[in-house]
Amino acid sequence: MKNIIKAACCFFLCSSAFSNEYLVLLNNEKTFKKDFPKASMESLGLKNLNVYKVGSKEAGFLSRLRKSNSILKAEIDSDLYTSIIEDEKNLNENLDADPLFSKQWHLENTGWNSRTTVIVPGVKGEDIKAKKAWEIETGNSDMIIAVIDSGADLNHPDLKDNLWINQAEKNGVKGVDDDNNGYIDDVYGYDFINDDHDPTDDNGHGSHCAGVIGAVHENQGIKGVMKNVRLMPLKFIAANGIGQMSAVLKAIDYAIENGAQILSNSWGGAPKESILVDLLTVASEKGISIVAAAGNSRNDSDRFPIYPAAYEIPGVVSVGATMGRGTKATFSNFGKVSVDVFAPGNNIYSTFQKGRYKTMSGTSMAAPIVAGMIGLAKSLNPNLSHKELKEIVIESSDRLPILDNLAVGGRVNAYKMLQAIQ
Ligand SMILES: [Ca+2]
Ligand SMILES: [Ca+2]
Ligand SMILES: [Ca+2]
Ligand SMILES: [Ca+2]
Repeated sequence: MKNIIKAACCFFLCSSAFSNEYLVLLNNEKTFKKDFPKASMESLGLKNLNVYKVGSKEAGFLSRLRKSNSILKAEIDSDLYTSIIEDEKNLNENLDADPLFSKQWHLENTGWNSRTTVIVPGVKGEDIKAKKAWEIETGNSDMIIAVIDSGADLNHPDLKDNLWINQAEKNGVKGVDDDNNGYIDDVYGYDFINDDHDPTDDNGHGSHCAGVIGAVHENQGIKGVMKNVRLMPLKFIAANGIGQMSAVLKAIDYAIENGAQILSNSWGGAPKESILVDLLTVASEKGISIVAAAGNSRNDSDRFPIYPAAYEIPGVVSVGATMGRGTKATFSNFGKVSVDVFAPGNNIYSTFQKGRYKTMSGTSMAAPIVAGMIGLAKSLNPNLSHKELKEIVIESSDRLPILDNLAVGGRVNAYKMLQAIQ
């Protein structure tokens, strides 16, 4: 609880923090330069939108920007946050080097592996029915899922073989942008914080989410929701769990341009009116599925929406978190209209940075479960649109009475979902 309050405080402080850097979606570059001759300007280099980072110390600059005809939108370059819960248990890192599938209650809940305390067991079978789902579909290695997060441990034995590889760069020349996508040597994705080709995770959150989607099967450690997938780690969240809007815009633009079919977003804190809406709309129009964490403020998202989860963009799936008994996780947001489904999100065991594994909690963990499920569905039937995929995920979910009125659907069921499209 303490940390939830801390996170909430941070939210408010950061969103009102003084800033002299703004993001501007330009309408007319020439008139903009004429109107704001003193402002510094730096293009974000997006392929899909003409966005600049603009700097000025002038008081009231943002409102002056917003009145200008030379721009379509202007906003503070806001801070965005991962959607995990930092409870005591999480601070006790699990350094177990020989973890087991049996710890992954979200895939197979034995009742024992999902217990919250020794005297409060979970409910056997209260999981996403992964084993039965895998009898139908395990994914394919053309399915690219962008993990828009803190990067990933590129050398993790349980992630390595399922990473996306940019072949042109892998077989190309060092220091040269071989595929001419605007980024040099981006073999496995990109680091949009440090502007380098190595998206190695300094936080652990991105590695955890990546493992939930696609940890390698039949080697060591754990299993991902997908056995076969290409994970594209796009790093915009720093070691402290905070990322910038300008960096996430670059990451999403990269994902769109480089073949991602699904975007997994375990973060929030974006403003309602944002250039992010325009960019995610471009992604949506290109048929990309967008999965987002509903957030951990234990609020009704219909009244207190968290973005990007609550954006009304076609194909955006907002995911809340459940515990091992199938109840809503205490921290999870809910919303009859703005949360689409629930997925397991409490004490989820997955890969962590530096070759490790860790138990983490949050809607951050629930969202990649659904991203992986959509990956399975899309592998089974590539012709399904993001709207159809979203509908199928909702329709095939288990409508547990305890989740009544807390979301559009219930707790996701990968087996029933695949059965529905078989
Ligand atoms: Ca390149
Ligand atoms: Ca190169
Ligand atoms: Ca780096
Ligand atoms: Ca494994």
